[in-house]
Order: sequence, then C-alpha cells, then structure tokens
Amino acid sequence: MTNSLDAALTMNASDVVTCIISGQILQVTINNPPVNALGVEVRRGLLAAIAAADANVDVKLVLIVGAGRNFIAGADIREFGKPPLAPSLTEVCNRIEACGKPVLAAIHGAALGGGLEIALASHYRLALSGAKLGLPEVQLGLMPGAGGTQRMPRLIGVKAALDLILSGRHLGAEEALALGLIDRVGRSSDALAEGLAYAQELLATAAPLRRTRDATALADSAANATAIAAARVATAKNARGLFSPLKIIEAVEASFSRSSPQSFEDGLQLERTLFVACMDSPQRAGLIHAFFAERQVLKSPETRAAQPRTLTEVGVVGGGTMGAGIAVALLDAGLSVIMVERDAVALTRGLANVEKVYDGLIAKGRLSAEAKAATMSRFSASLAYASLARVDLVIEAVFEDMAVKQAVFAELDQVCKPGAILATNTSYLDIDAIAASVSRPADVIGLHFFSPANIMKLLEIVVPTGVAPEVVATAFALAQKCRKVPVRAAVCDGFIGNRILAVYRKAADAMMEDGASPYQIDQVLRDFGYPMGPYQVADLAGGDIGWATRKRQAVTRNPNARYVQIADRLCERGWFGQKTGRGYYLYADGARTGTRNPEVEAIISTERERAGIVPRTFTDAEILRRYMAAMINEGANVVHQRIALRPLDVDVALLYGYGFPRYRGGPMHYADTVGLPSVLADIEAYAKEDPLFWQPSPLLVELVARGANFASLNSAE
Ligand code: 3H9
Repeated sequence: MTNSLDAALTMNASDVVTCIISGQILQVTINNPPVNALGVEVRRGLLAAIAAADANVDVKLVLIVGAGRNFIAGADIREFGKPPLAPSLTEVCNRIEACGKPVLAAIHGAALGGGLEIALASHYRLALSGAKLGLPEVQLGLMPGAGGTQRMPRLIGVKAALDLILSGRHLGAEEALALGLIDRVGRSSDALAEGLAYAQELLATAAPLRRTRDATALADSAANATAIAAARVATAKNARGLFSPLKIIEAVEASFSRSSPQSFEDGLQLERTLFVACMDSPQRAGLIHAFFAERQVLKSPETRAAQPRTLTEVGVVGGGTMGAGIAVALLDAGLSVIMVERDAVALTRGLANVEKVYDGLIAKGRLSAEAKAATMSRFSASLAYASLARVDLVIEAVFEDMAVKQAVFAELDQVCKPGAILATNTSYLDIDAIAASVSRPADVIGLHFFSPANIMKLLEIVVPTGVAPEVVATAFALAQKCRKVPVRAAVCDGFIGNRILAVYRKAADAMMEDGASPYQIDQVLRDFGYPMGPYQVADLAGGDIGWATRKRQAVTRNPNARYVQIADRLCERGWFGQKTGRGYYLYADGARTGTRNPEVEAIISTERERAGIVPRTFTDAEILRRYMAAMINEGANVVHQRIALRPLDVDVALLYGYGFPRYRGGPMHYADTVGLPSVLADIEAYAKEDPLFWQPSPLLVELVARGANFASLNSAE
C-alpha cells in the first residue's frame, strides 16, 4: 500500500467510509447508519478513497458497496437548509467518474437520489434483485442535484429519464437492467460477494473506463425533443402548483440541447442553479417537513414503552361502507377477517360491499380472479357475536350512536377472549364512556379510519385514559401492517381531524353568509393546492351526515354562537350532494364533477336577508387568511389540550385525511412560514366581529409572546 492509501485509512477513522484492499480491488464500504445518507463525512471519505485508488499502482479497480440494509439512501436530508459543507456531492460524483481505474457500484437495498447519482458516476453497476433504484428528489420538492439530470438521459434516453425523475418512482433491478441503467442483476443476497465476482470478471477482461458522460442514449434528437414537449404538457396537467417538475424538464433538456463540447459541464452548471432554486423554495421545506413528520408520528410514548400483541384474526362489526372498507383494509394486510352483522339482509349487503371492491379491481385489470379468491378465503361472515370468540381484535363500525355502540360493546365483552382488543371506529363519540361500559376498559381503543377505509391513508389512533400501552402499540403495528399513517389522538369531540374541520368549515360558512360564494371559496382552496374545495367535499361526502350531526348537537349548541343555516336549507330540499344529483353543485346524470347550482345562490341570498346581513365582497386572499387562521387556531388548541402530541401530528392528520397540500407541509408548518404574529393579528382582528368564534388559542398567544414557533414544539416530545 502506498502512503496515500494509508492517509485514506487514517481519514476514515470516523468509520463512515472504510477502504480495504483485496487483491487488485479497493473495496470501499459506506457505513453510515441508519441508511448510509451522504453526509459530509461520507462525501469526504469517498473523495479520499478515490484519490487513494488513483495513487496506488496496485489497485486496478474500485468497488463501492453499502453496509447494512441499503447501498445509499441519498443526500443527507438533515443537512438541507443549512450552510453547505464541502465537498459537494457533484464534486464527489465527478471525481468518481474521473477516476483512472474502473469503479463498480454494487447495489443492494436503496440506491436513491444522490445514492443513485454515485452509481451513475461509477463506470459499472450491478444491483441485487431486491434493490430499489430511483431519483425521488421530486417528492421532496427537489431535483437531482449531483449530475442525475445529465447522466441519466445519456444512459437511458430522455423519455425514460424524465419518467423516472418526474415520478420519483423506485425501479427494481430487473427493470433497471432492461432500461440499461445497470449492467447486471446479482441473484444472491450478498452485494459484496456479487460485486467482487463481477469485479474479477471486469479485471480479467481488462474492462475499460466507461464514463456515463460519454454515453450515447441521446443520439435521437427528434425523440428527445418530443419527449420534452410531452413531459411539459403532462406536467402542466398533473403537477399543478409544483415548483420542481418544470425545473427538472429544463435541466434534462439541457442534457442534449447544448451543442458545445463543454455541454456536459454546462448542463451540470444549469442543474446546480436550478437545484439551488428548488432548495430555496418553501415547497422543499414543506415536503421535507412532511417526510420527517410522517416518520415521527410512528413514535409515541406507548410504542416506546410497550410491545404490540399478536394479531392474526380480526373481527369487524358492521358491513356498511365503513365496515366493508375496514374489512378490505385488513384483508389486504394479510389478516383473517370475520364480519358480523345483525340480520341476514345487512350481512348480504356487507359481503356484497366487500366483493364490490375486489370486482372493481378485477374490472380495472389490477387484480386477478385467483388473487381475489385467495384473499376472500381469509374472509368469513356471521350473524352470531359468538363467532368472534377467537379474534385478537374486533373493530366496531356500526351506527354513530352511543347507545347502539355500547350495546355492541356489551356483546363483545361477553364473547371475546381475554386480551382481545375492542376497538371502535367512531368519528366523534366519547370513547372513555364506551370503555367505562365494559368490564375491560384497558383493552378499549379508537381506530378511526377514513372513508374509503381501504384507500385513505390516515388512521387516527384514539387513546382513552385507561387503555393499556400495549393496546396502543398494537394499534400502531396494525396501522403499519395496513400501510396506513397512524396519528395518535386523545379523546375529544372529533379527535384531531374532524374537530379542526368543524371549525374551519364554520369559518367558511360564515364567509359564505357574509358575501363570498361557495364557488369562490372552493376556487381559492383549489388554488392553494387542495384537490377540492370544502363545498365540493361536502357534496362528495353527502350532506345528510353533517345534517344529522347538527340536529343531534342542536340541544347543546351555545345559543349565542353564530349558526349559518344554509346547509340545512339544502338538506331540507333533499339535496345531499353527488348521491342526489345536486348539492352546492349540480351533477347531471351521475356526473362526478359538478356545475354551479343557481338555486343555491338564491337560497344564500334569502338566508342573508333572514339573518339581516348586507353581503360584502371578499378578496381571494382574505378568504384564504380566514380559513387558515381558523384551522391553525384550532390546531393550536388541539396541541395545547394534548389531544395531539405535537404540531406535526396535526400536520400529518390534515395531510393524509383532509387533502391539505403536501408541499405546504400541513397547517402548523404553514403557520410557521406565514409567521405566528401575523396569524394571531388576523384572529384578533376577526374577533372584533365575532369574539365568541375567534378566540385566540392560549398556545398561539404563548408562542407569539416567546417569539417561538410550532416547529420548536415538534422536537420536544
Ligand atoms: C438527494 O439525494 C439530493 C441529491 O440528488 C443531490 C444533493 C446535492 N437523509 O424511512 P425509514 C432516516 S435528496 C437523512 O424509517 P425504511 C429517516 O428519517 C434525497 N435521513 O426506513 C429515519 O430516521 P429516524 C433522496 C434519512 O427502511 C431513518 O433514516 N433520497 C434519509 O422504511 C430510517 O428511515 C430520498 O428521498 C436521508 N436521505 O426506508 C430517500 N432517508 O429513525 C429517502 C432516511 O430518526 N428515504 N432517513 O426516524 C427513504 O425513502 C427511506 O428512508 C428508505 C428506507 C427507502 C431509504
């Protein structure tokens, strides 16, 4: 070994990049748990390793592998938004590509983002069968920033590169091989052994240096231009409001549109400029907040303290839309499911509801009849509660009424085995009262699924006071099994999501009565990034459900609180939204997109007169500010009262259950970007009109007084 390699070994004392010489091969291992992210120490270690290889005459080939479960998950996201530290990843990739000895990347697990860019800069690539390769930067509001937009099109062509970079999807090794992204698929589960074997072959055949910057997949210029034009059209349609996709297209276009001999360097430079613009965008901050938040929600006091119970067989009481959706979610998670209904008609309907989901998938070509049959073999139905005697968990999804729910729980208390978890899917009711009605309150929990339960990602885990920690831990484990995003909530009316929804809907209704049209409000929220406005959502959900709740709450409603009756007028006419063909919108012949309903505008006018309101105009900006102020204020209350553990739990609930645009990070993150003093000032100004509704949350007041923000509370838990 030469002095240079000794120097490299010394520099690797941090252990994140280690170098071993094995014959003529310099084996470079990245060992930076948990996912080998490319933090500054890894970047420095890689530069040193390549320098050492170049300086050592005995080394004929460099093999890069990752220790642990992944090759490299990408740049270290935790470094983003902080001052950059040298060397840059671009410099590292260029140095690898410039190495005078062939460099081989042997990939297992994730090779994502900067991780794949390291592999692209290497001269040869192999991946194990289970590997996941991709450039997912777009999902973080970014674009590949270490040569990915220039090397990928040169290697696999513009069309395929755009598909990968704009979708951010992960490729398996086989597809990567077919695209020409890698040279070989390793069949064993040992990346090092496969890498060493391939390295020996390369050495034996004196394989040449093969730099991706010189690859030729860009040869067909007409095809390149067509792919760029098609991507621009598709992006305008599908990536509405997103910043980074258009920058990605611009960077990829530069991979072929610059004719000078320096075009690769030019392309890299443009990529850097565009990458920095993405890095500076609030969307990047919002999306990275969402990335970490959805991992943080998995951590709760109970998951830290207790082990989950085993779940194999699960019961569902109720075969309506919700019960059937839950049954499908459980079946899809590989569990055995027994559905119980009160009579044969209801049971037949419940079975049909489950079948319908799978038949729909078969009709769309997404499921085979055999796969359906295999899944349905784990499903059974019964009229007798006694058939739930063996289940590990039962989820009740019956009519939303305390007496009805308590009657079901009394039956479950009789038949279920000791240790079985008794869960309710209630959206609003007091789960402490349900728990108190059975002999085993420590086994009772809320599992609040969202409709359609087999599709919606959010699962509120509602934790009553007396529940055992391992029951909560089991609920989290169930969520992961069902690929749901769990958010822990304490008991209150509406838990996290519906409680906040009720408040911002009231703010919207007040604006509607004061002069804004529901169509303007919907448009403002769509422009903000929601897929639908609140009145479109109301039409989709069905007005009758909210109407029933309002009637139930009428007796306890504060008589001094403002109550907008417009929705009641619609319901009294039988206009429940899409399912009745009309609501705030008209849905001709079962259409799913509505048109304005002129009669609604007339009803609103009459209601304004009845309430003695002279309508005024609202700017779009004011609508947004009021709507967000109501949402943020109630979010702050929910955190203040410990209904949510942290502000980030509110963010995740609203992102996954209520359509809040992900690139804005959730309402609490958004509030931080707007500035809490400005949100509080708005609330105080609105309070002059309606002091009962617009009461600033004590938490918001406290944070503003301390000069702090919601983010400061996220790390506290
Ligand atoms: C990029 O590369 C930009 C470049 O083009 C240009 C740069 C100039 N950094 O998900 P898990 C943490 S952008 C830091 O639970 P899994 C994660 O927070 C990047 N930390 O495991 C968690 O921490 P904790 C492009 C990271 O097995 C722990 O690791 N790359 C990073 O379910 C375990 O994560 C991506 O977007 C990171 N890059 O899934 C890939 N990644 O334990 C992002 C993870 O404290 N990562 N952590 O909660 C993933 O997709 C998944 O984490 C992965 C593993 C599939 C790798």
